[in-house]
Amino acid sequence: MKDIFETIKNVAFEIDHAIKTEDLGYSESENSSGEEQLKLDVQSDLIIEKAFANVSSVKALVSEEKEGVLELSKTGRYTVCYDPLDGSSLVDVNLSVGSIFGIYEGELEGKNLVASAYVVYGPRIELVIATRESKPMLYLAMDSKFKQLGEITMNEKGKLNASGGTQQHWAEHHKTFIDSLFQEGYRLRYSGGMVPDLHQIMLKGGGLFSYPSTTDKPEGKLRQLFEVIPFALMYEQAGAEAIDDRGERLLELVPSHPHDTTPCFFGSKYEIAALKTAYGING
Ligand code: AFP
Repeated sequence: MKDIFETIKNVAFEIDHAIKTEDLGYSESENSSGEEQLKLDVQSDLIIEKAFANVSSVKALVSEEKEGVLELSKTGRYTVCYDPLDGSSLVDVNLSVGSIFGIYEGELEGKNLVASAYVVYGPRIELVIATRESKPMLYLAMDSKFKQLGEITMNEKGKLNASGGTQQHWAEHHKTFIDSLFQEGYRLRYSGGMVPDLHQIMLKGGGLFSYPSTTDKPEGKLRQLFEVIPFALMYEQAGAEAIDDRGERLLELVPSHPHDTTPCFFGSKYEIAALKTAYGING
């Protein structure tokens, strides 16, 4: 998988350059979830597609920005599922955004995710890579190269609380639970970009990120293959947990369509245990 990680490092610099220099307007197309695409979404997608075209270990690509699977090589071993520019609607207000990559071997389901990576484009460019065998490793871009900074381990209990979705549409038990964390002293940290929000909780030791089922989005908003499953591996390998609203591990999800979404919760052990109690989940 070294060739895949090297390719991700290269595209990180290219996408960062595009963010800093390109037009922030809308393209004329929509993505497969019916959302308007920014020109930057389309461009970031093309950068990734072009970069992986000649990586022989990659069998196929699945992009959050496109319908269907792009077959690359019959002899390749891995399928890379990616969200080229998550949180792109935050670029015009100059907040951090990210790219997310899930590397799957075999059918596209949680148990076949072998590694994941994400890039944060903020004041600095950071990259995190995790595999089934290793803790998330943090890299910082310096002088056009990525310098390894060290492994990420989360604490049993954190201090940050980030819950997405429109609050008006939250279920009563979710609202009560989120309020109870604030009563306990948790601090709100939510930018609206999944990558920087989950990254902050990982690097600051712990806490909880939730994107619940809401009355307007019963299946949540975040996509299983490109967003949820890759971050579930990150959290579990960092010593934390990642579950859905029935208490199932997100790493065991079996999407029936590449663009399926799910309610999801990523957090330290303490917060996930509290969530299970609040949601009436046994075990
Ligand atoms: P955009 O790509 O449309 O900016 O959406 C970002 C995102 O998919 C994810 O990064 C955030 O965690 C989530 O949406 C925020 O959604 P809410 O605004 O509904 O909380």
